[in-house]
Amino acid sequence: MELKVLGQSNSGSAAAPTESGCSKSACGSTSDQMDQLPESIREKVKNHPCYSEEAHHYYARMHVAVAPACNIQCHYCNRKYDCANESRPGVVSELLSPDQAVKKVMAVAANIPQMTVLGVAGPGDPLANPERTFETFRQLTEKAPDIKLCVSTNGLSLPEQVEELSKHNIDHVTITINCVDPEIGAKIYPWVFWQNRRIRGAKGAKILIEQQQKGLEMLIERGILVKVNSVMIPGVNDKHLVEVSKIVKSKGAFLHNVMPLIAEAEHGTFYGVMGQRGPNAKELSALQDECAGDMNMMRHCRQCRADAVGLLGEDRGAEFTLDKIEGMEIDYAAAMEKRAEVHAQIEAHRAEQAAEAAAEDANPLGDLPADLRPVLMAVATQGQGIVNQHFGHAKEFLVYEASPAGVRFIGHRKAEQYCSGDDTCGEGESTLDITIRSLEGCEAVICSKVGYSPWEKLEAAGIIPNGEYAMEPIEDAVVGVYRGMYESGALSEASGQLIA
Ligand code: CLF
Ligand code: SF4
Repeated sequence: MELKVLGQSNSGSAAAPTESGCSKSACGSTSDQMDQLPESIREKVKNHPCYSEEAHHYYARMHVAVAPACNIQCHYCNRKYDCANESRPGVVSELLSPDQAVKKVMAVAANIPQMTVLGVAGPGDPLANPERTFETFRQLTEKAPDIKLCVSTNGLSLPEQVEELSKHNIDHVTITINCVDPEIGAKIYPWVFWQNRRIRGAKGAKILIEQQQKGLEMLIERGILVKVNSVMIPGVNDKHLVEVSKIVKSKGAFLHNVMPLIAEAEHGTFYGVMGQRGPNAKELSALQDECAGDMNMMRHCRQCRADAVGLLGEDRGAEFTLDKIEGMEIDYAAAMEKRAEVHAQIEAHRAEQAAEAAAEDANPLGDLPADLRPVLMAVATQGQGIVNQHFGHAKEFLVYEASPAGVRFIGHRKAEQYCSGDDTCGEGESTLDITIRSLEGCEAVICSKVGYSPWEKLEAAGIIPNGEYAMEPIEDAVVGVYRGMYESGALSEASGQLIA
């Protein structure tokens, strides 16, 4: 079945979701795990793009920036930017009133029917702004009952707000938990604002940790799904996050999202100015693997901004600025009907994909010698799980690991669009060089087409360009390239790049 309903991206492309991955089970998607979930939980996550890796190929989320204040200080945050617990620093969202936010959500829902989730994630802490956050949720529960409500918090005010959260039918809460040890916490949080006092150092961190853990337990008791975000800060909490993962899992958290610290001096954050580095892709992937055990790990997070709109990895916010939505007439009853139709089409497509995957071999690489080394491959895609993007147009690449154990999704790498017309990005390094550097560790890049110049540069960097699988499923392409490497003897060469 072709999913025509998704063709609404502003990217100018015919295919709709702007990023994707293979939806088959061997691809590391959560479709197998989804099948094992109790029906009540399956219903809650099946169309939430953050809670289900598979769903993020089809469904979109949006954030409204209604929450300006914050009650703690994180060393990776500069208040002039969005909350870095759920965003990348360096972008600033336009603050909305609850009424403006509700209008915007309804406008987006009517125009992007695959938008299923509204999250409040900043620009400060949503629960440090309870009136604004809950007024937005209250109005949306009434006016747009088909939209899931989601909130992300640092957790300091969480226990006091759990009752209110339950009243608004919020099924998904994210808590950013960077540590369970106050001494480590003191290196991340200089202070918390608690009971009208600023409390510094380990004493403040201890209060924050206790509130986070209490809030987590209260949410679990009420059957609310909890995702835990942790910012990986090398040398500060990287090793400690394995223990954090175990604890939150033992308490019933549904998903753990370990995100990389982004710290640049120009962001003006403490860490940025002090030169604290973030992890590289290999370190992040290794920690995610170590935390994984049998816990669900989120690997498709895009650290979106507090006013993000669209599928993860795309930002359609410019289509829904206040001046644009002002003039939009919205018949939400009609929009709900259209949305239900679109969701039914998506679900039919997913069921078809799942049936096809079940009929195929569980592991298409299972016949190869088990001791072959794994290989990372970068894939350029605009969605629907197929190779459908030109190398030079990719804003990001999805990274897959192929090995005799199968194909699994590892994460994504941001890219510079070298076809954008900007040849250099400072320091004399070209945008193509920056993109190639971002693919470090990958041995192949699979896209619908690669130009002559990047082809040569990729090869010189030890990355095999491949344009032979245009419009084919990603997993088939990754399998085909890995098999080709095996047959050509490339997998037994000592020269292969080692990977995470
Ligand atoms: Fe937003 Fe967060 Fe809800 Fe998702 S984002 S409040 S759970 S609807 Fe998702 Fe964006 Fe990562 Fe957040 S990709 S930053 S995890
Ligand atoms: Fe900044 Fe968010 Fe931390 Fe508050 S919780 S200091 S807004 S990163």
